[in-house]
Amino acid sequence: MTQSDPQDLNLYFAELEQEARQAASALSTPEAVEEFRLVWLGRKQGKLKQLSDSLLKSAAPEARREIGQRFNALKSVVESLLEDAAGAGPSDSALAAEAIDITLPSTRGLLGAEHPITRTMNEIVQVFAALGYSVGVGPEVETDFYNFESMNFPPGHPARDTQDTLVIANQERRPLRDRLLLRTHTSPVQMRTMEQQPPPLRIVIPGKVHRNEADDATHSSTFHQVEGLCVDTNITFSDLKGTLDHAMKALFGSSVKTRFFPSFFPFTEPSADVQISCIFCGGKGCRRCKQSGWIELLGCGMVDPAVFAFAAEKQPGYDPKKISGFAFGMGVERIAMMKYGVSDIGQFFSGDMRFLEQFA
Ligand code: FA5
Repeated sequence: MTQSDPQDLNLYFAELEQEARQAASALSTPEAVEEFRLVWLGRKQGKLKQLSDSLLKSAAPEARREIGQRFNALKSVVESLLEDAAGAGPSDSALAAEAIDITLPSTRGLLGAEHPITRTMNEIVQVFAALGYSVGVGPEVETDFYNFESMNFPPGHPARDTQDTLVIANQERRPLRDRLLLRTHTSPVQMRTMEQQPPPLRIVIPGKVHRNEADDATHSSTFHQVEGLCVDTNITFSDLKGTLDHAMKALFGSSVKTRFFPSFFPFTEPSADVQISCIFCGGKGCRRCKQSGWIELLGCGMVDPAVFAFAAEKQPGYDPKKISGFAFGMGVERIAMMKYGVSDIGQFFSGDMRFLEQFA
């Protein structure tokens, strides 16, 4: 070929173009397309690079324009062949080889299961639902008013220290009653419910609570409670005792005994801690019940008239002279630990599948 003869040049470039088209028509896999790109457009060894080095750069100045035009035309043909081949995807035969048989049975994914705390919480709620209680919920981020003040913990009252509180930062400018905190118990939902519904009322409230406490085998800074509230005319302490005795028997078996110990909560008067006979030793005394035969499980009491007075501001039906009621609050983790013989509360929150799978 003479570089100056246009006919020679035409023939030479036409042959190259033909070669490229043939090669491109046979491309059927992404690997082959990539190979084609390297052979033709590879920056170091590609045919067009070699052509540019051997023909274009060494061409006489007067021939360079002619050669350059043909070179560019060939290059855009190769580029569009490559684009078509890449866009076209795998050939029909390649697709057929990879086809999925949708009639084959699928591989089974792992099935989730209820967390033991959720399960225990649902069981507790079921026991009370069967007694005609409805179920309520309330916010986890609560105001000082609902968590403390309306539950008869006045500002500065030492009883607040019994529930070391995690507060939301930067609220100093708000009045104390509006400041936000992580609720330390589910009791504030008692007030929220009474503000919404006139008596009579029977409700259980499951939920998560938080306290600024060091974690140990029986304490966690995040845990769950189920709150209960019953208000009507002539509700007495015997109703409270009968209800909780029935609930403990439903949860732990009919041979379990209960006893009520005097206690103090600002929102109940009188108040009591409920103990059940140790389910591990049947009340004889063992390591789990510290040889006492009894295990403490929850707090309860008759609703304090001061709490009804707060509720009566929005619902006059809660007149403490006309109605009475009881309330209780139980720790779900403690009950789950008893039911399932778990000795460390932290295991519920560890995310360890070996532990959790035992409840699936
Ligand atoms: C209360 O929180 C009261 N609101 C309960 C109540 C409601 C009394 C209605 C009267 C009427 P207390 O702080 O004792 O009370 O907590 C109740 C239960 O939560 C305890 O019996 C215990 O089972 C559980 N609990 C308390 N602190 C922790 C903790 N750090 N980790 C796990 N469980 C806890």
